[in-house]
Amino acid sequence: MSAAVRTAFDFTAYLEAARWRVEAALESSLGPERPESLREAMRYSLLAGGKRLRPILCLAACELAGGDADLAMPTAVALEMIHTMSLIHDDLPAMDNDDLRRGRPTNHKVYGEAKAILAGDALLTRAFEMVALRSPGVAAERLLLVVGELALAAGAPGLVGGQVVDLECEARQVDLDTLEYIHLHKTGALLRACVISGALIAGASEELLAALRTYARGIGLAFQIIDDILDVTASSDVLGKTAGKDLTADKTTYPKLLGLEESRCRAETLVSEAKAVLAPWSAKAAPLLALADYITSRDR
Ligand code: GRG
Repeated sequence: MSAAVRTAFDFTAYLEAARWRVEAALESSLGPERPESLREAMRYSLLAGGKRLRPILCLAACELAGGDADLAMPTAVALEMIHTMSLIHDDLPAMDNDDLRRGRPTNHKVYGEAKAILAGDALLTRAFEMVALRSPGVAAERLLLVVGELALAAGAPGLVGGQVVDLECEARQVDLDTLEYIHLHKTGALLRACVISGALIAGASEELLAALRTYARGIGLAFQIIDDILDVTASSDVLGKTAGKDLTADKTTYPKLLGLEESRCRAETLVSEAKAVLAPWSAKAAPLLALADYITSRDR
């Protein structure tokens, strides 16, 4: 088929359809959790909107590897549960101490600190239940690999480790290497788990898994650079979280170390490099390529 006849990939329609499917799956993911007050606190944050980038990355990677995205949906939901848990805990007074998230009062502002911690804990453990017990049609050995990926991303080698170094660096001058370490762990590790777990469910080759790891590293760092830029340039209304937080907390950020222009250039370079590694799969990689571009073009 000639390039002129080939249908262009409609990313807007893709994103809307994927978000719709993810929202429906999230809505039905929480069963009759008891007590009811815990279920309410879990639902409050899980169903509060958000871009749903992580589950969509998982579904897109599964399809790129030739799998059926429906089989990856429980894992996609699990990834959004882990992400939501990390936001609830990150907003606590002992951490970032924020009162606005996804355009609403933070979980602890509504339910109190103890309930917010427990809602996060319940979402984290529910995530593993989704993969291990609620993923029909996926071979047990693939699910075991996914459980391992999720554990590495959430624990000390990922989110927790990144958060600890971030807290230890508060109000201190931080160099570029340390900043990169923090973001590769706090933000990048879960994004990597998204694409790798989707691909594992589809039984991806080692070659594709290696390319996806490189892709994820690039988009993970780029995502955080843009997050730092938006903290300076966007409003709380648009972001749905408190803007200007990094400046107030005197945090080291990419714009602080490199300036806004250089930071934006770096994010764009990282995204180009991430896209380049998927060139051998370009025919089926359109969603992941467009998602990489979305990371630098997003406004929230
Ligand atoms: C208890 C296992 C365990 C881990 C928690 C609190 C913590 C450890 C880590 C903090 C991780 C964190 C909040 C990183 C920031 C990542 C980030 C840039 C979040 C914003 O993501 P978006 O923009 O948000 O995708 P939406 O709302 O669109 O989903």
